[in-house]
Amino acid sequence: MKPLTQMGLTPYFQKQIQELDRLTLAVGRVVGEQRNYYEIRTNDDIIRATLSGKMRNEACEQSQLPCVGDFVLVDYNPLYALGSISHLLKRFSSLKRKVAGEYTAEQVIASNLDTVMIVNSLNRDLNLRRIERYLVMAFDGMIKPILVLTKKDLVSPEQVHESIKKVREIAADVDIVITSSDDLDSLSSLNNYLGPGQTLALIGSSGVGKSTITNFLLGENIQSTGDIRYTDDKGKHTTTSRKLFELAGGAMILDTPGLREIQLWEGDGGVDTTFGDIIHLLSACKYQDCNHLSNEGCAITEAIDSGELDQKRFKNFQKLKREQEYMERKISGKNKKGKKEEWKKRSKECRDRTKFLRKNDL
Ligand SMILES: Nc1nc2c(ncn2[C@@H]2O[C@H](COP(=O)(O)OP(=O)(O)OP(=O)(O)O)[C@@H](O)[C@H]2O)c(=O)[nH]1
Ligand SMILES: [Mg+2]
Ligand SMILES: [Zn+2]
Repeated sequence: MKPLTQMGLTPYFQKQIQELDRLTLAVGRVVGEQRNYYEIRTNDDIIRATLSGKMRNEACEQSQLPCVGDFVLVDYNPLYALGSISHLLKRFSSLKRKVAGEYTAEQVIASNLDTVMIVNSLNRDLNLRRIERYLVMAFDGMIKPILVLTKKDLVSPEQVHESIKKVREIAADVDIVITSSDDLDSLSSLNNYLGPGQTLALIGSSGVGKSTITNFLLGENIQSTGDIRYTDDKGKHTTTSRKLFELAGGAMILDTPGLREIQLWEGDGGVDTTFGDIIHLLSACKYQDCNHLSNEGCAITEAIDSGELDQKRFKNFQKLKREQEYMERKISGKNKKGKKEEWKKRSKECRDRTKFLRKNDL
């Protein structure tokens, strides 16, 4: 088995391990998440582990618990089949989103990725607004995005050409790879993104062909692939858990279940990176307080009128910005509340101490 140093355990993590100074614990990388346990790749084995009680109690949010891709320290005795995860090492990159539903919580989909393949199929409506959302998610998470457009065999060459043109307009600097499962050369070209020690994840809607690509790169049919519903061409959510695989060439690949919904979490410049053209136009707008709707001389309005900027792209930019601003307000509100509680607790401790001192004449 390859040592973890060839599986993404870089000096960034080694330093953290040194600082923790817990030599009796095993180092591992989370390669699978099952309902009741994690699968952990250590230097010489794949073991099962659960969370230590301390870790479970101290985590306030799901994002503070391990997910696939994470490096962890595990208390593990080979005599017992199950280890206990005691430390989660700080991530250098992560894909996160807001958990679907009413309440606000951050979900980390996968961590410590170098590259993310955003997979879309050419035969279904290419949803450019959704691709923009994925790009923001990748840039926010400090991960290099690549766009993979699958199922070339199901559309005409003109349609392929047209789709590339549309996608190129919204992702000027992002690599675009066109594939089809019956064209092995097209799939092989994905190997360019799989250098030794690198971790790559595939994300996208159900049925676009993520597991098909994973199987090709693995050279084995390990992941099940599912049929498409003929009625609406939608996938059936065949893959249900995230799994990290080791490839012969030394890279790791993470297949994920199709995402139904991607709501952004707090941003880290991802919107500005994705919409660099709009940021540039905004800085060129000569009005300080412009609504960018109709002002004479407004750089945005002019760009939309001249066809340089797609109005739908601008609308999506505004929407994603609002979404993240809302998120940021909500999080800082939460922190404020947390601080208040903390102060309440501290002042109570202080009062208790004073009482104690007085009572005991100290
Ligand atoms: N014609 C054609 N079919 C493809 C291609 N790639 C994948 N498929 C088919 O599309 C269906 C869905 O593929 P999967 O690989 O299971 O899709 P997935 O993205 O993993 O889907 P989930 O696991 O549900 O998220 C399967 O029937 C595949 O055989 C392609 O390039 N061309
Ligand atoms: Mg799948
Ligand atoms: Zn303006």
